[in-house]
Amino acid sequence: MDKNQLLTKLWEQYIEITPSALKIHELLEEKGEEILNDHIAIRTFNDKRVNIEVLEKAFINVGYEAKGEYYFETKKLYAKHYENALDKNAPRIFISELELEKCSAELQEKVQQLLDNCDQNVFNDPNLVLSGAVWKGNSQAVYKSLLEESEYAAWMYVYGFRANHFTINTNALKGFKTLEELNNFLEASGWELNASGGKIKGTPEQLLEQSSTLADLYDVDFEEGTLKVPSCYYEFALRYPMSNGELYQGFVASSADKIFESTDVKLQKTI
Ligand code: OOG
Ligand code: NI
Repeated sequence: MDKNQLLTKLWEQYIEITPSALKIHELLEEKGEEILNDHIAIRTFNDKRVNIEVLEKAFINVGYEAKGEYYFETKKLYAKHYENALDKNAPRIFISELELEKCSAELQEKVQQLLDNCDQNVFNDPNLVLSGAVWKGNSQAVYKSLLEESEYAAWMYVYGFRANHFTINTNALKGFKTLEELNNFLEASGWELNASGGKIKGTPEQLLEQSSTLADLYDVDFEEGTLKVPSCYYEFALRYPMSNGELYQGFVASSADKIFESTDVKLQKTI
């Protein structure tokens, strides 16, 4: 699979459970915008069968290189970002992992069981990142118990390996000069934004401003019946030039910390 095939598959799987992202994408295209992606985010657990080192392979194979790393103490997450050396317009990739050893013994045991019960060959599949919840997480009881400790773990249980979000490169939009203008347009069109830590995360001094929608609610079939579970969100990033005149390429941990919450059920008003 080449880079474009991989990124296209990630997009197709993403809009399947995130119809609002496709609608926003089309709305901007109708305004004459040509959309570039700033980055795509992936989530995982730090078990050595599925950790960042395993998931990064699909991207390294198509020209990506590891760049920054980020720590999220309270959420017990670690993340790395990747840039494509061969194609400057390619979206960055942001991969985070839950640090299991910092979680409760109960959570560790649940995740261990999920992974142990899978056909172990799936972890060697070069397309693992496109494979979703390979453990077929269909128990509301497990989902809810994970949710009590880690919203991230609960999301992983249901959705697994796939794009968690795509991010529009706001610098490349012709009709919006600031992130606030884009946010206002989205809100006027009926979308709700993640207001955790303010609708705009980051400042021009931090060289990156970000905003995001709240994740769509998706009907998930569990053995106990159907439940709406936040799926994925759409993010918007505006980058500022560094002193050498080039746009900042990294991420800002304090902002990312709040962006993670875009999948949090607690931010949903309609659930
Ligand atoms: C990643 C959240 C962080 C960013 O751009 O700072 C992030 C996630 O929700 O998995 O994407
Ligand atoms: Ni992001």
